[in-house]
Amino acid sequence: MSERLEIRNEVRDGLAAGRPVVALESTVIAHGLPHPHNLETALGMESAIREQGAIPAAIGLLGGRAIVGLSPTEIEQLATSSQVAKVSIRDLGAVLAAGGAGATTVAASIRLAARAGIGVMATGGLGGVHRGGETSLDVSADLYELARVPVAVVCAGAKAILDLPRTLELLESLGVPVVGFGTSEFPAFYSRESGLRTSHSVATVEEAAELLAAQAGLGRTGALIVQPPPAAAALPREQVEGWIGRAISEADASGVTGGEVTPFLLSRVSELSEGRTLAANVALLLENAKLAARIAGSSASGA
Ligand code: PSU
Ligand code: MN
Repeated sequence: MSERLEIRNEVRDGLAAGRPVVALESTVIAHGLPHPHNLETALGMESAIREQGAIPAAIGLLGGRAIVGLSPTEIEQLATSSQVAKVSIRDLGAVLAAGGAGATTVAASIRLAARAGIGVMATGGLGGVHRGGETSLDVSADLYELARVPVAVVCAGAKAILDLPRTLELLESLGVPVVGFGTSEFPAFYSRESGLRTSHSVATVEEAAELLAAQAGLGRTGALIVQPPPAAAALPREQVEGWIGRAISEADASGVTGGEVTPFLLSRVSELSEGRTLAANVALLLENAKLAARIAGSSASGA
């Protein structure tokens, strides 16, 4: 295994003992949520995972090493420093070689999780096909990496700022199942409804674990396990669409491109909604961490 990959003791020992482990990405900490909500949420997700009897394994780059199982102090460093690179798959080698701090996206995190032997990750919303992506080709590497590594990502669908129908089409083409947990409607991140169907659905964590185990026996592809945001924090879709429309026009007008698009849109939507999308984002992240830990627990006991 690469000397650049550092799996911390608690994670390594837990995996060796067959205990459930849940990976966490760090872009959402460094670039997805504002301080201090980012730090509180990251630590809250770790607690939610531990409460279910699982081990959290936050992933990020520090000092030329890819760390699986960041300490609370290291999470704080990623949450507070302004010098943290957003690291997707293509950036892994460059940021490791330069030795700086890097927050890993879903794509980069699941690659590292798979190398460490972790099969479940929790996040808020997956990256996907951006609106207008059919001409700009702005499609998150998250989708392609999910087709390559056997990690189940628990999330509230893909981020609402995206083109959700095209995101689902591409996931289908890439062979990634989209499994609704207790629903057969694909959630729209801040909203419970999208009008789109998942490819499959399960009613319990045991069924989710069984589906993942069956798939794992036949190849090395990931999966999406989606659950809607908690009802108390969810927002009506029409309202969210208004804020997103404005944020996208502003991004176009100010020439924001590439990896900056997602953080820009998320923060503008949060401002326009007077923090309501932020509250929904935090609530769904905590809920997804909990569900991921329960699925990892069921997978571990069935192994
Ligand atoms: N989910 C959130 N907030 C985020 C992200 C996901 O609730 O900030 C991050 C994830 O790390 C995801 C990334 O992989 O945004 C996608 O960025 P891009 O569209 O540039 O691939
Ligand atoms: Mn992009």
